[in-house]
Amino acid sequence: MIHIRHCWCRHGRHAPLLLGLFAALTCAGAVQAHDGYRLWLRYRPVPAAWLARYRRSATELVPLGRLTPTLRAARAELVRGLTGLLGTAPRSTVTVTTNGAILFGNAHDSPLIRSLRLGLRRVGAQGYVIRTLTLRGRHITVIAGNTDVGVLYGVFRFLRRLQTRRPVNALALSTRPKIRYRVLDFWDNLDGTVERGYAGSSIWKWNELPQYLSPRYTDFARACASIGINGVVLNNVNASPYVLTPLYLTKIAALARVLRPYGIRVYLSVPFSAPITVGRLSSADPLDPAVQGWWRRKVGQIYRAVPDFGGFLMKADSEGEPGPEHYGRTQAQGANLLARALAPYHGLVMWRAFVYSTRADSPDRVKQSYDVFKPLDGQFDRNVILQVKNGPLDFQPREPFHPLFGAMPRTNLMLELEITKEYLGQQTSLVYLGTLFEDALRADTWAQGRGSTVARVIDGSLYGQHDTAIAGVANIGSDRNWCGSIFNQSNWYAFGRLAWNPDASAHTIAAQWVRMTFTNNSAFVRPVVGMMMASREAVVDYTDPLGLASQMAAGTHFGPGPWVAPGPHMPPDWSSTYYSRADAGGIGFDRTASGSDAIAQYAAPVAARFASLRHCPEDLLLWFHHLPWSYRLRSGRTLWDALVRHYVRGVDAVKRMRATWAGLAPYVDPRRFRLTAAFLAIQEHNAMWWRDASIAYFQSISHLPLPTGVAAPPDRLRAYEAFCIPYVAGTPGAGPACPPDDAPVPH
Ligand code: BDP
Repeated sequence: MIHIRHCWCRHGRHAPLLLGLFAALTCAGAVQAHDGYRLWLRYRPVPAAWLARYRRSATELVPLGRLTPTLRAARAELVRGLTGLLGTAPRSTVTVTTNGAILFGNAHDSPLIRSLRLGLRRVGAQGYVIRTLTLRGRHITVIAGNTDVGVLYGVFRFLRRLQTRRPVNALALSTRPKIRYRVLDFWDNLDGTVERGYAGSSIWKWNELPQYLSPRYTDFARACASIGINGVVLNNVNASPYVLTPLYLTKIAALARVLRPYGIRVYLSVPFSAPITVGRLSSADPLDPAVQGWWRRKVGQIYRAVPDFGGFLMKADSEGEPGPEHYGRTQAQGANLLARALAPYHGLVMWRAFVYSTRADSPDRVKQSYDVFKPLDGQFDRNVILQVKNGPLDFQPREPFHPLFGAMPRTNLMLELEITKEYLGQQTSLVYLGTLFEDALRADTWAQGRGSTVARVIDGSLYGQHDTAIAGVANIGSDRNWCGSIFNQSNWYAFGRLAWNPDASAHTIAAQWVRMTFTNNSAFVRPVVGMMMASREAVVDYTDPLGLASQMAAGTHFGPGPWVAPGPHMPPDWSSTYYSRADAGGIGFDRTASGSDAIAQYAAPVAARFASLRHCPEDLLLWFHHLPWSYRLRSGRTLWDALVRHYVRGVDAVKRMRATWAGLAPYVDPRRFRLTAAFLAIQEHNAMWWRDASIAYFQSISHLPLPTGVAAPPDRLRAYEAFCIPYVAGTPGAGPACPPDDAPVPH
């Protein structure tokens, strides 16, 4: 039995709450336990045999100090977690840890915690200590932080240990996040649609706010806090000006109130032209005093509504969004305009480096962001953080790291990852992104010699940056399972865990997610983690092997489109042929000194490695080099043979995933089993479509025979080119123009 006691506190007279009450609540939720709603916070009963290894008696929960909303949330989570985990164990009084209590609280509010000398100074404002110790003769567990949110994070960590069956009887854990701001970027529009969202509509119900606060908001906040996410940008980077109107500010304030106890701050994407569209000024020029005054007043209004408002995210001068260049100003002048309005409130500007619109004549799109920002190093205000995508192009299945990492020692730099799988099969494909995120973080920029990884740039250890941050474009929507599929949840999870600790292992994170989401049975965990770890390479193989990129259909970005060529409505650097550069002689984009020389944007040792055909990683070969079809790879195969075999290998990997999953039915509830099995079948179909269409297209250019044993695509190239999907989730507005009559459908 779990008792909650409130003692050693200044204000406390809280009656004990009994387990029964919470058990009833848990049972009510149980009917929906297998629909994915509970994510990794399922708190399934721990087997009695496992518990038997620990000492037994009733568990008391003892909050120390003032019971703030955050500590209340921590207590509620402990009750919920322990109730579920102890659940229907035959001996209901068997407990997890001790013959005593779980004490939790914030050192500032609790003399008792301070007296325990837990070494809290080392864990900073967001970390925690979990320690098993003996106090007044009682064996207890203490979960402590320097702030309430630190305690909340500690509570989730403690519960995770139980969920993953890690010992909890002799704990001495102490940790702090390596990155200060760990943010989810929602690309949600105010009309409820989600740009590149594949999990239903927006979870923010603007028409219901501020009067009705869906309980989903709280469950969302719990999930975020459980992995340490502490910021949410509520709206799309292609921002609507309405978000800055008083009507929406009251709604935003209501959401902020729900998220606040979980340590989550809200941020807004704003359009650069807001002074004109919202403020009715004639200009948005950053050097115009009227514009500066307008932003100052607007920011003041926001902070009156949301006192802990986080700041702005800005997409400027990109894909048609307005920006400072229109006024002949630099990106730094634009960013500082907002930064100065926010500075009195300690607000941040996350200014995106995804800028390329104004240089449409550039010989290489991937060079533009570096060319624009590198000369501005040192010109940004302290509270500006430059938000840089992991690669220099645009969230492709594989890209080299962005050359701005390491190249701007006097500028705060943050990493932007895409959790939603826009370019990796979208809703239905099983692609675990932990490995992609890990690659991005571990990439070595060599900016200060070996070991100058992207992780060290963004965690501040390379250049002493104070405001450190990371963002992930969210994959969360109104679907009951939040992310459109069960396995997509693992990408939200992995993002949060790597944001907390960019040195963590994608493999370990996958294993913990599987254990919490499904079961601890190793007969299930091992093969499923194996599938997840191989899944990203599979999608690279069947879509963009050997360093190809951006070969997808236009607009929807769903399905193959290697034939997409520049045209009246297709700028060259949005087309596929611009990137593949495939011709009768060969394939690949020459980015060496003889080509666009994008390689020169990297530090010398990296540039030398990429430039050398001997040393360039094979999985980035065609990103950096244009090579003849007959070029021999290290395996001895020709480039043509190898390319074709990658497409085939990708499909084979998906077939293997399907077969693996098919054998796992005994370990999963039927509902989640069937959903995943059906989605894997869809993925196999899509992988074959990619393989066949890509082979058909590139063969029409190379005019070479297929390698032995590879079957010819079942359709002619024309059929693949004509196949058209008019609507795809996540592409609000029109998809490609499809003739609705009898366009041929490939097998
Ligand atoms: C691209 C997406 C587009 C986004 C853009 C961005 O296709 O919808 O608006 O990124 O990051 O990849 O701004």
